[in-house]
Amino acid sequence: MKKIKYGLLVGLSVPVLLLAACGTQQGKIEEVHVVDKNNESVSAQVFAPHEEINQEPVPLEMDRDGTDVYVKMTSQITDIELDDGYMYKAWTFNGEAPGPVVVVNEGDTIHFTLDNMDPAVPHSMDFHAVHTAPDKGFANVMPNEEGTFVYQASSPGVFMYHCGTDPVLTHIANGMHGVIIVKPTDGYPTDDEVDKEFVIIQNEWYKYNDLDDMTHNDPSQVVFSAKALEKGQVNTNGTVGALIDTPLEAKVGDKIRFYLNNVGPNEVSSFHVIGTILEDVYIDGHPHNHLKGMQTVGLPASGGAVVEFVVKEPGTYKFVTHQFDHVEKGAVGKIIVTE
Ligand SMILES: [Cu+2]
Repeated sequence: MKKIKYGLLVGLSVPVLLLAACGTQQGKIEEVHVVDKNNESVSAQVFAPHEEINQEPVPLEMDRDGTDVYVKMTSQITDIELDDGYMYKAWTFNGEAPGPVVVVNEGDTIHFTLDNMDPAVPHSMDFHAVHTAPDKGFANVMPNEEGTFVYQASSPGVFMYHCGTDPVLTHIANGMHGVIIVKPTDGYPTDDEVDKEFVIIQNEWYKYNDLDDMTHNDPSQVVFSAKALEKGQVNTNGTVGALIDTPLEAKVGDKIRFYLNNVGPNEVSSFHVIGTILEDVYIDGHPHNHLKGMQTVGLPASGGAVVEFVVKEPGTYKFVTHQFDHVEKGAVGKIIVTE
C-alpha cells in the first residue's frame, strides 16, 4: 500500500472509503484507506472534521463611514489546487490563500468581524498593522461563531495578517495569511511617478496539515500570488505557476509599484525583478524607510515592502526570490511589457 497526500484524494474519480482505522474524535487526524482510479489501495491522512467540507469562497465585506471602516472576513475550509492535479484542503480567510487584501488609511478605526465558518477549529486574526493586547484583540473565535474587534490603524505600511490560534504554524502553513495595507496620510514621495500598482505575496506550503513537516522540513512549494486592489485586476491564490499562467501586464516606460509581503510562514524572501533595478524601496511600506537603487530586497517572514521599478524595453520580465531552490518549487512570476 502506498501513501498519498490528502489532496490527491480530491482528484480521484470514485474514491471508495473502505475503512477508517483511527479515532474519529473531533480534531484528530484520521487514517483512511481508499481505492484510487487505478483500483489501487492507498492510504491518506485526513483531518476528520474537515473531510466532507469544501466551502465556497466568500467575498470580503468592507464599508466605510468617515474614518470608521467595517471589515468582515470569514475563516473557512476551501480546496485549492496548488499544482496541476494536487488539491489542498486549505484553511483560509474567505476561501483564498493568501486571503483577500485589506486596504485602509492611516488614522482609520478598523471594526473587524471574523465569521468562523469552520465547524471544528477555533480561528483568530492577528493584524500586524495594529497595537492591541493580543489575548483580547486577537482572541480566538469559536467554531460557527463571530467575533468583533476594534483597532486603530496608526502606522502606514504593508503588513501581514494571519490566524494566531495555536499551533500558529499549522494555521499559517495551511493557508491562513494575507496582507493589510495602511496607506500613509501624506502618501509616498514617488506617488506621482507610479503608473501601475500590484499586490504580490510570497508564501510556502508543506505536507497537508503536518506540523512535523512544517517544523522540520523544507517547503514542498514556494509560490507568488497577486491580490486585486480593484475589480478586474489579477487575483490569484498562492499556487505553482499562478503568475506565469496569468502574467501581469505593463507598458514600456511604466513605473511599476509592488506592495510586497512574504507571509512565510518559515522562509525568507530575496525579492528580485530580473532585468531592472528597484529604484525606490520603502521597507515595510513606511514612507520614512526610503531606499534607492536596490537589486534585491530581503523580506523576513512577515516582512513587507513597497518596491518601484521602471520597465524600459518591451519583453518578459520575471520576478523571483533569488533563492533559486525556491524558484524550482514555484516562486516565479512574470510581467509582460509591450509598446
Ligand atoms: Cu486558524
